[in-house]
Amino acid sequence: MIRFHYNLAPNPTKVALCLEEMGLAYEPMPVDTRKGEQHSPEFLKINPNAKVPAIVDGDQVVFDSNAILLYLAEKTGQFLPPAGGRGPMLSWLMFVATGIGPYSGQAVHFTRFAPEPKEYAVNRYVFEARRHWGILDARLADRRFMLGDDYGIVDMAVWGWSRLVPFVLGDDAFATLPNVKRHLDEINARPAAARALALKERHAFKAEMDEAAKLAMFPHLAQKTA
Ligand SMILES: N[C@@H](CCC(=O)N[C@@H](CS)C(=O)NCC(=O)O)C(=O)O
Repeated sequence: MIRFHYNLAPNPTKVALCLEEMGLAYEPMPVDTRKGEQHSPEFLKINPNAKVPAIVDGDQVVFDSNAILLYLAEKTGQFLPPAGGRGPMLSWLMFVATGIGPYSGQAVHFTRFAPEPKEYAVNRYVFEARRHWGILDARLADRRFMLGDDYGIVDMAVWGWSRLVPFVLGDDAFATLPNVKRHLDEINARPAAARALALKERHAFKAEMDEAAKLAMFPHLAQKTA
């Protein structure tokens, strides 16, 4: 059975959706990143980058959410695009992996957690996050899903983060991203999405973002500055 190392953050949640959509049997293995469990020697053998998600599938260990989506799609032959769609699939998957995820994550970090002065960093990351979400919105303006009529792993990758758009960009963000909202609502209505989100009932993760949690998640804070 696949062991799924996760918490409730966007990148693991897209993998939970994928596992549920594919009907794969998996054992959820909580990693409480606010308690620093991502730095345990056991977990570092699975993901030397000390982040979730990661999966162990027999002798295959896969970390990084978008790599896992692609691995599972290739393993099962499910949720891949029809012939001719491989190029766009790879492009949009990497767009989420290298743009949507990192810029959205850093926008949250600088807006909510960084100390002052932070105006330059907030401006840069919120601007870039908005710009990336705008590109996705335009992509979805004349397509039901990211690659056309068929739902696939790129949609799952987008959903992991689109659930968090108001948290990333502000409560009114969907007013200017109507197609992203429509896409989010359609995926939210899928039974697999409800099952993926029900993972939150399985384990009580640490809720407090106290100093110990910040040190576990932002290890540069332990560095001495000159
Ligand atoms: N590129 C990685 C990013 C993984 C990542 O940043 N995971 C976050 C949760 S969404 C995490 O583990 N944070 C804990 C930490 O940074 O210590 C992926 O897509 O899986």
